[in-house]
Amino acid sequence: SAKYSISADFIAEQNERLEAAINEDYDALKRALGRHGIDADVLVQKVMAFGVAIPTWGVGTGGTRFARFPGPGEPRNVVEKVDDCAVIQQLARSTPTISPHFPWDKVDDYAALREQAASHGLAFDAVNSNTFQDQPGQEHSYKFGSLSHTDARVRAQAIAHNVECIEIGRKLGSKALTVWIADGSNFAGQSNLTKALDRYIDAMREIVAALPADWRLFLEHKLYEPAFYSTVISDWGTSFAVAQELGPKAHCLVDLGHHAPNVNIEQVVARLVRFNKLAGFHFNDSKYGDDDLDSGSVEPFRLFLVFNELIDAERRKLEGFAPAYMIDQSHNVTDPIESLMQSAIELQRAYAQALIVDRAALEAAQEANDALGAHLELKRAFTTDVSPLLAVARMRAGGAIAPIAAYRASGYRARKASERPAVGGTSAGIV
Ligand code: LRH
Ligand code: MN
Ligand code: MN
Repeated sequence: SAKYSISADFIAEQNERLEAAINEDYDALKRALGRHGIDADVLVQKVMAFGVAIPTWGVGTGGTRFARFPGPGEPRNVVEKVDDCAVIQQLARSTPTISPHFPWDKVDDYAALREQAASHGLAFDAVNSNTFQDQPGQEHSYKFGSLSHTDARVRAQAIAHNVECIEIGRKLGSKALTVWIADGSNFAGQSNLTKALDRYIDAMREIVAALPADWRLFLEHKLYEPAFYSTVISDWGTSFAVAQELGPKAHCLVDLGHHAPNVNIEQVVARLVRFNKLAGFHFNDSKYGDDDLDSGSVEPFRLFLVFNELIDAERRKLEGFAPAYMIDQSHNVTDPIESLMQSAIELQRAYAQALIVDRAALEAAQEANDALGAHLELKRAFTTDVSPLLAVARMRAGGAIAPIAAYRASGYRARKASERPAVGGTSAGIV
C-alpha cells in the first residue's frame, strides 16, 4: 500500500482556523517594527529564504551510553529518514536540505536517493564522514584513532573512507565534506600530542587533494568525548591553525556544544569570520557539554548573539561569506520531527531578531562607549516577539502556521508506527 503523507489540503484546513488571529498579531508587530523603520514584509521574505539542513541521524531517536528509548515509527533507513525530513520541510518550511552521514546512510543507488529527496523539494548539504566507530567487516580498528593513528594503514583506511564520502556526496549534489574525528587519548603520556597532530594534518592533505574544485572541507573541533584526556582537534584555535595549513578549501565548523564551559562562542564566530575561515554550524544547545539539546532550548540569548555576529558579517559584504547552517541534535525524550521543527523555528527566530537590531544605533552607542545603550539595543531586538512574523513566513511559503499542532493532528507518527515495524534499533543518533 502507498506510504502515508500529509496532504496540502490538510495543512490548509489547519491554517484556516488560525489565520485571522495570526494576521491580527502580525499587523500589530508590523506597526511596531515600522516605528523603528523596519519593513516587516521584507523581514518575512528574509525569513522565508532562511534554510538550515536537517541531519539524517537527527530524525531517529538518540540515546546516551546508558540507554536508548526508541520511539514508535522510527525511520529504519535513509529512505525513511528522507520521508521524515520531507514532513519537517512541508510543515515548517525552513529545512530544504539534508546533511547525510556515512556509512550510516549507505545505499546502493544514490541517484535514486537524490531523486527521492528532490521529489520533496529537498537537496543534500554537507556530507559527514565517520571514522569514530568500527563498521562490520572493517579491516583496521579505530579504537586508537583514525586520521591521526600511529599506524599508517589505519590512516590510509580513514582517508579512503573520506574520499568515498566525497564520491557519494558528488552523486548527491553535496558541495562540502565535514570531518569530525574522535581521535585523542585517555591517559597523560598515551599519545605524543605533536606527532598526533602532524599525522592528522598529513592525512587531511590527502583528503583536500581529493576534493572537487567547487567543494569545501569543514573541520569540526570538539574539546572532549570520547577521548577524555586530550583530543587532537580540540578547539577552534587548533581547527583554525590546521585550516590555514590546509589552504583555502578548509574552513572551521562550529558545533555549539563542542566548546569548553563559558567560552564566548559568538566571539569565536566573529574571529573565524574575520579570517574568512567560518565554515558554518552544527546547531544545538547545551547546559554542560556536548549535550545535543534542542537549539534555543537552554540559551536562546546566546543563539541570538551568534546570529547577531552573522548579520554584522553579512552587512560588511565579505567575499565568499556563506556559512552552512546545519542542525546536530540528539532527541532522547521527544518525537524527533517535533524537536527538529521547533529547533528550525528557534533558529529563524534568532535570525529575525538579529535582523531587527538597529545597526546604526548599535554602532553609535559602541563608538560613544555607551555600554548600556548598546546592550539595550540588543535586548530590544531579543525581547521582541517575532513569532507572528515567523508564522506568516511559514504560511506564505505553504507551510503550517502551527507546525507541531498540525503534525500532531495529522497522526503521521501513528501511521508510520504501523508502516514501519521496529527492527531492533537503528544506527541513528547514538553519538
Ligand atoms: C560529534 C558530532 C559530529 C558527529 C555527530 C554525530 O559529537 O557532533 O558532528 O558527526 O556528532
Ligand atoms: Mn556536530
Ligand atoms: Mn557533537
